[in-house]
Amino acid sequence: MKSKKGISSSAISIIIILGLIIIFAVIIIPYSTGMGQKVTEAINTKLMSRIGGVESIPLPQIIKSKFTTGKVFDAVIKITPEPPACIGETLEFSAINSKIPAGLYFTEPGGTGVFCKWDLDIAVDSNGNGIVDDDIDSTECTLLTDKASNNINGTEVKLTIQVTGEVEGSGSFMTTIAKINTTIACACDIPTCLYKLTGLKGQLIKDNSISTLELPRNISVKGVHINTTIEVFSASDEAVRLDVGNDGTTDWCGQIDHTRNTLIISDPSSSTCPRGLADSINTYLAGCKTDICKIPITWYTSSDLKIIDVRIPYTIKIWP
Ligand SMILES: [Ca+2]
Ligand SMILES: [Ca+2]
Ligand SMILES: [Ca+2]
Repeated sequence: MKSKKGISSSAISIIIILGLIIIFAVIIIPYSTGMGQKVTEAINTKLMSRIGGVESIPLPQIIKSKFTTGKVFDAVIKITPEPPACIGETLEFSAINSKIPAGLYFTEPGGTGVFCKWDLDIAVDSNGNGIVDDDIDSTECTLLTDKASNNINGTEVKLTIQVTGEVEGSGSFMTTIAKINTTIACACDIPTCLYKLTGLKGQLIKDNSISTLELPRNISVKGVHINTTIEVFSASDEAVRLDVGNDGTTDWCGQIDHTRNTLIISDPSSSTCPRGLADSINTYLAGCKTDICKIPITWYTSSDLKIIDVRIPYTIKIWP
């Protein structure tokens, strides 16, 4: 009798302890780590394997709140050059400005970290499943558009970033959409551009080199995009400065990324450098007395660059 009673009370203790462990595993851990669904699935699988043919106990679905606040995990599309762009201009789409959870890095689908997928046109069903905005047109986190001559103005691009691998919040994802803004009114050196810019393509840039933009004075410049290759990289000075009007005032500056072989100079907006190429050119144009205005731009750079192309989206100014 005594030993029987002893066995049954220790069995009750074990059941109580096991019960507490399960409550802890099911309720406390998921809430504190945001891995509710994963843990729930794992426990269901374990229960199934332990108790064989018995139905698994449906456990509550716990929302992965930690990754849905938009504060530590948010998808952001960076388009370079900054819009508007010229029709046919190569655009770079990047997820680089997205906010991803601390300790995670961008990876490929199936890796460990955060992977990227793009639907490059949310109005077109490219995989033929009848859904226009679920396509995976690319899984690169940074990609270039084709140098298409067709007009992609107004096309909406969707980026999804998703946590993958055996990490906290795995499976959580965020999406965002960006609209492509291009314009037909462009100054550049290809036949489809409304105004032909000459003498810039192929120019080799060294320190103190001057590029001359010839633009009609009745336009309002909306952006200045200069694509260059890095011919000789000088590690001593990664900065590039441009002075519109050669008046000693810097109107644009930026860093050369030595891991890349190109430098895309794009206006406007930067918190660390002046980004005033478009504004400065508009100011220069306003003071111009001739219909075609010659605008000098002085380069300050220790690295040697070569201009591949220059694209200047603009609108025609309505004279007062
Ligand atoms: Ca699509
Ligand atoms: Ca589809
Ligand atoms: Ca200047």
